[in-house]
Amino acid sequence: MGALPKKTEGDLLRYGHFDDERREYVIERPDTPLPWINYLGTEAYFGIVSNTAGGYSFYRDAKLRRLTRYRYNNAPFDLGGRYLYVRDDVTGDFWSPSWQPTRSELDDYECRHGLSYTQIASSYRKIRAETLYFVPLGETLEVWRVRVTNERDTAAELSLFSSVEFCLWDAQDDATNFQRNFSTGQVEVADGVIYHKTEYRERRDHFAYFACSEPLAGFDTQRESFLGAYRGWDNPEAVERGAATDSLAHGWQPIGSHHVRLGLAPGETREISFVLGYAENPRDDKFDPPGSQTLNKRHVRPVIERWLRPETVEEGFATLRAGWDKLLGGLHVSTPDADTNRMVNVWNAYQNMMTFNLSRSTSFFESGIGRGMGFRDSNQDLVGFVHMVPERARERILDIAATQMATGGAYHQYQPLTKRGNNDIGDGFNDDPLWLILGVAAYVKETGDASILDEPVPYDNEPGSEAPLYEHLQRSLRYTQERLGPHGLPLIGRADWNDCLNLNCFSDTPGEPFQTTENVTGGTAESVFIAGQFVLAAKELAGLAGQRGLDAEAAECLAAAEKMTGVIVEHGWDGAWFRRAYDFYGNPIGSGENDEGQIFIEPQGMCVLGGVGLDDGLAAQALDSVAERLATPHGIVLQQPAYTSYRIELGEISSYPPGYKENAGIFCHTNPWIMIAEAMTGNGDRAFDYYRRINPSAREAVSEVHRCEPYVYAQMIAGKDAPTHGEAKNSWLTGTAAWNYVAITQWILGIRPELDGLRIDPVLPSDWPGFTATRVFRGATYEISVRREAGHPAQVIVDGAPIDGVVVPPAPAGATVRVEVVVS
Ligand code: BGC
Ligand code: IFM
Repeated sequence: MGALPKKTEGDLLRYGHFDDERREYVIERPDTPLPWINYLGTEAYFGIVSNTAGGYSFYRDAKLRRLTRYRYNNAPFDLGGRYLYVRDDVTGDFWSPSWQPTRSELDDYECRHGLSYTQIASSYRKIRAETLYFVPLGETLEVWRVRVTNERDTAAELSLFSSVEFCLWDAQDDATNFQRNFSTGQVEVADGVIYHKTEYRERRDHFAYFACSEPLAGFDTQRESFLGAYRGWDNPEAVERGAATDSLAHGWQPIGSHHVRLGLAPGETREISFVLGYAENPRDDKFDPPGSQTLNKRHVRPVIERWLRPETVEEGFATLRAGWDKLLGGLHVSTPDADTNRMVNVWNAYQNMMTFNLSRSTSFFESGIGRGMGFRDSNQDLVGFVHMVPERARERILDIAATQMATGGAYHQYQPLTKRGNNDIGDGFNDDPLWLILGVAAYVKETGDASILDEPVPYDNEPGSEAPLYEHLQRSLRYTQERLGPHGLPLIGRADWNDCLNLNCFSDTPGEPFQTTENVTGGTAESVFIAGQFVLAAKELAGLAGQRGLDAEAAECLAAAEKMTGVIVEHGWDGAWFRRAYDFYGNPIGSGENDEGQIFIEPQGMCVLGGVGLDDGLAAQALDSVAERLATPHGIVLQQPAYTSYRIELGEISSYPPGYKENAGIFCHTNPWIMIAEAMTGNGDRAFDYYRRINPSAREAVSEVHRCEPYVYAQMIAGKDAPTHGEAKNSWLTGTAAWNYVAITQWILGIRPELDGLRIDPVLPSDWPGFTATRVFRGATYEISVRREAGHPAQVIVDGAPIDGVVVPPAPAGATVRVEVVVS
């Protein structure tokens, strides 16, 4: 790498490239605009890892069982991680092979983020180090496999130091309660393994271990002994000196660091492994008599020994890769657009699985100590991963539904550990219940498993309150019907999808903190968005009811959808687009009557998704208004004009400066609603154009502007009113992932699961000759080939025989079905 290429103004840099074959993103220089991260772990033990090895690990709960320490919002931004130091014991020169924290001038550098693993390789003065980080399936540990090669013509005498800083488990307490925490840290070192056992005195149930495959020249477990006074991770005294101090931490900051000496002949490579893991003691362990302060490590020794063996590591890595092959094998497409292919086949699907695993818990924008699982978020995430992990999606649905209240309302969030609704936040987000219908419908369409509707599920997790899941869905619909406002539109409650549009907030005294009227008076603000969502959900429920033979109920649902459609057309139409809402005072929001916030994206998407305006031209008109007023080259902004000042009657939305977040940012979650709406109106060109505008891979060329990872969606891209227009934020854990996946795969490519089969109904951009895809659906494999033939009526041919319509009936599990599709 030498000196980093100069960044000059207007000179847009790429920081890496996609290796599609290996399903990796290859970062070619360490100084990315922001840390570009990846996730380790898929089951219980997780970590985040940046391109310079920054990040941390945790077991199940990023707040309560944090293994290693990380300080957010640091300078440099990303500091603290899984660091190694290599020292030339002849010259005393030392460096970090992941660049951070020493930031030495590496001769070359490459970080490969793959599916649940990251490999960072670099060379410095002809010493190459390549470190692979991953969490093996079925284990609660991470492996760092380090290969050091001497590329010199002469022998090399080297030292290798590992380092992690332990977190004292509860990440929030760890970051704040120093009067206690500086005295609680405890470690043990035995047979070369470093054990972190803070909390073991009182809880006696969990600890961490950090082991190395080589005999140790020394170790450190006290941070200051390793770093030296007034020094940082960039310049540890032990590394500089070339000798660890064998320190044992008593309080202060326990760390783990091994020191290994390596004598390498010219051309020689040595493999060294480190294993960092989490252990829980068996409750009835006879080796762990009460009162014993010595850690019981008998049960972890064999695990450690196994994972320090190169064969185990090799095999564990192969198994992990095979696991991902299987997950991603459910849908593979080959289209004329490389950015589409790699997002659909690899990265978008991968991101969907991360939202399944981590919801909104931990990224470089979510601290892991904040919110739990969102009712609304999790139901939406589901549509992105249900085809990959149907059984786990089923379980997730039942967990979510159990946090619904008997009123039909829902806790806005629940804790993944306890699975109970979060009382601090409570309910009152009036869109929440309807998402359950949409999530369940997606599950049944994908799997054909209608038995889930008969599963007994409690309300608010109260034993004895169990009712079939189907009844939960009925209550969801009724929840909206029982809460209509002055115009007959659904009451918005505390907020709908847009958390920051708080229309029941007011203050009698200007300048006073606002009050929420929802709890006081019930709040009369109404949401056109929820109205559109209701129409969609009522139609979905009608489908499920019909399938159960409840024809009268299905008809009622359709009638309710029809009625709400009428209300939307009467009170929710502004002349050229759908209004957004009515505020507490009955004033329209998202209307030409407003001075700012005249048009919002959400109702244009959701009303059309519900089918409103498809027959009478309103949908097309609304979408033209979006194109005219909201679309930018970087994506579609949430509303226009942005609010230029704070307005108490609108709440948090106006607290953001113009162009950011919900105040006219490009809130990427909403863009696919418009793509779908465009596809529904037959406009493949516009749908695909919008898709490409925010496709992270397509934006790789403008990485310098976009700044977040080019391989995953970010929640937001700054809107046109922002000085940083085009800059992304909040990457990884966002509903954007699921919805974009649905927009491209189900609506543009048109491969859409339905109750009675797999619909194949592409709405392609006009310059595509077609595409091919392999889709596993209910256990059968569909080999799909789509071609365009001008003037030819749309036709679907299944195993050589044309069918009526475009819905391919489900084939038996294990079958392979050939589907040819002609579109005009
Ligand atoms: C953020 C929103 C977010 C919400 C989540 C707000 O503070 O600004 O973007 O949707 O919190 O609960
Ligand atoms: O809909 C919400 C979501 O639940 C959390 N993130 C922001 C979105 C829009 O406010």
